[in-house]
Amino acid sequence: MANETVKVAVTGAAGQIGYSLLFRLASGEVFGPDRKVQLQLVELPQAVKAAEGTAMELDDCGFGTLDSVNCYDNPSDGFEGVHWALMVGSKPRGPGMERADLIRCNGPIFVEQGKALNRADSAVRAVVVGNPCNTNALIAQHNARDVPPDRFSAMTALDENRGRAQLAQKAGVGVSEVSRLAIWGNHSTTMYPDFENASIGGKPATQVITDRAWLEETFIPVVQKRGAAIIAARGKSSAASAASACIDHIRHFTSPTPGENWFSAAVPSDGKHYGVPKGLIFSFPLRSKGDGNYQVVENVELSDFGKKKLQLTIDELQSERDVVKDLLT
Ligand code: NAX
Repeated sequence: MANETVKVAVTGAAGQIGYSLLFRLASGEVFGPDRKVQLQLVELPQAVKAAEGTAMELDDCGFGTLDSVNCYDNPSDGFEGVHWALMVGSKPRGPGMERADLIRCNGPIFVEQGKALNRADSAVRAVVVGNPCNTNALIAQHNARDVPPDRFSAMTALDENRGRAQLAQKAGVGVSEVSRLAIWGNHSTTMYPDFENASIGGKPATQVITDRAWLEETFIPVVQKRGAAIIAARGKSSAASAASACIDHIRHFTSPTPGENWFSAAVPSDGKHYGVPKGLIFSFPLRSKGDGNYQVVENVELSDFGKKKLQLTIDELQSERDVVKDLLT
């Protein structure tokens, strides 16, 4: 589909991530200057009017690459014929709500949206951003019977970007010097940002930052809890950085991964890599040829420290899967 118009659905289009994401999707920076984009904005009925306001602003930008914008109050119509379904909308965690409550509360959204994906283009790729994104992706995948499982991913690109920025600042280099920072597991505080396999300026990060205590006791928790730190400072959760990471996530799958580099995204485990049980939506280091497909990078060396971290996040994802097992058809 080289220059075919690309149809992209965005759920939660009237939310704060939607407001940062839609303009960048429309501008040509993701799908290229010669590719027209049709946007399908999906919202709850009470938020459609706000989405229509955003659609008016999209028109007013005069992007040459934007073919059309339409708003929908349900995913069944909103996902019709789409090549990309960016599933951003979900309910935020309320006061006193436990993670398991949030999972139960959002589960039905992803049952409905998974079923609606059966109406998408046969080449659809579904990206889940709405939290808890790994388990939401699992639910959607199980309910989208016509969509091959490997078309589903959940976003951990923001965690990778956050971690690269922290390593760059500590090493006193530009962020583009930091590569191969794998995020393993869940997009939650159990994720493992793997500094042991990261590179800074082409050298192992642990040779450039020799303060092991900082790497273990500061770097890891800072990345794991960065979302909460942003809420504490800004009074609202990450939005522009999350939208930017979503743009990176799409580009990672649509452009060839350079050289020996890799990127992170949560994808269905085939049970053959790093002891991760089959079926979990787990963030791995990946490479793509740029055709939308990906391979898990093989033979990344994990120390005993790394293996323990992986087990923690595997255990959490297994318990999340247990919480929603009745929603997995
Ligand atoms: P907002 O509360 O600003 O917007 C959410 C929007 O989703 C609202 O407009 C709401 O009406 C809509 N919505 C809710 N249920 C819907 C449904 N069933 N169908 C369609 N639309 C629906 O949240 P925002 O800040 O935009 O964040 C959206 C999601 O991203 C949240 O779940 C958030 O936790 C998650 N995040 C995920 C990140 C990641 O790295 N994977 C990082 C950023 C963010 O925290």
